[in-house]
Amino acid sequence: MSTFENNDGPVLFRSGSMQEKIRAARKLGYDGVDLFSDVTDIEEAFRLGQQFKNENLEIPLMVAATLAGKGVNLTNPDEEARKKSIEEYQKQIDIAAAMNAQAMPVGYLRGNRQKGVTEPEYEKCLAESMKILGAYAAGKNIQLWLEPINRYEMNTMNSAVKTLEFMKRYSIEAMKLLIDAFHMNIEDNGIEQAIEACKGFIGHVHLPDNQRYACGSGSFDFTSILGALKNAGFGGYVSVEAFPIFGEYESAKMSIETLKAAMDKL
Ligand code: LER
Ligand code: MN
Repeated sequence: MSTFENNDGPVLFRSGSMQEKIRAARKLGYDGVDLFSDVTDIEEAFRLGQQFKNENLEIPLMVAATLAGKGVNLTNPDEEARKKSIEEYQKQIDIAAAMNAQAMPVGYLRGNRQKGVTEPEYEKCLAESMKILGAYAAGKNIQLWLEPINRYEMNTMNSAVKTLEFMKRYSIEAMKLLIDAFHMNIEDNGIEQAIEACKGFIGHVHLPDNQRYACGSGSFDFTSILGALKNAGFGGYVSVEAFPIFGEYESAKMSIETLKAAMDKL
């Protein structure tokens, strides 16, 4: 769900008032929504959080949609720019806390690896930024999750398994993976296999169908994927990050019905 009219991203509930979107998600039986937020004011964040609370809808993930436009890049080789990026991100951790969200992702905001920067240098920078942000977030009861993103969108940390190696090397406390089946389907040898490998390190899951449309409209075997998550002991949220090409409500409906039917078979 987005707080603003979002016509570009893989977001199901993107138009109408917040109240309408929240009620629609609740009516369909969703327990929570990942929120793409453009909120920058603490009071507004607090009010929005209350709106969700009143309808018993959780915010397992708040994506700070304003930070990319501010040039936030957590691996910027320029130390001053990196410091500034961390400060901007911290302001959004405050916003997430005011909303009573549970976590935030580090996806695009980690930045591409720039020319002349080696992979170990990139990793060191990212680990440092994540350590600072992770500690700040933990103080506000917010977790940080690192999202591997496919090669066509980012030039490093594309597969879940490779990103897991980085996390293990740096053993950053409180940091877990946000695994996204869309990216894993491009980058990992097998989705179930990667889930098994990431056991204990999975914080959150993005699970659209293979073409990033509603669950049930493509070729993913959801019983098998959810079974792998269950076997890995995952007890968090599975979130449908999908384009609503069949309509917002219809896509959300088809997705939750597909996921629940798959769950019932486990
Ligand atoms: C990007 O492709 C993605 O998967 C999102 O979760 C990033 O916000
Ligand atoms: Mn994702």
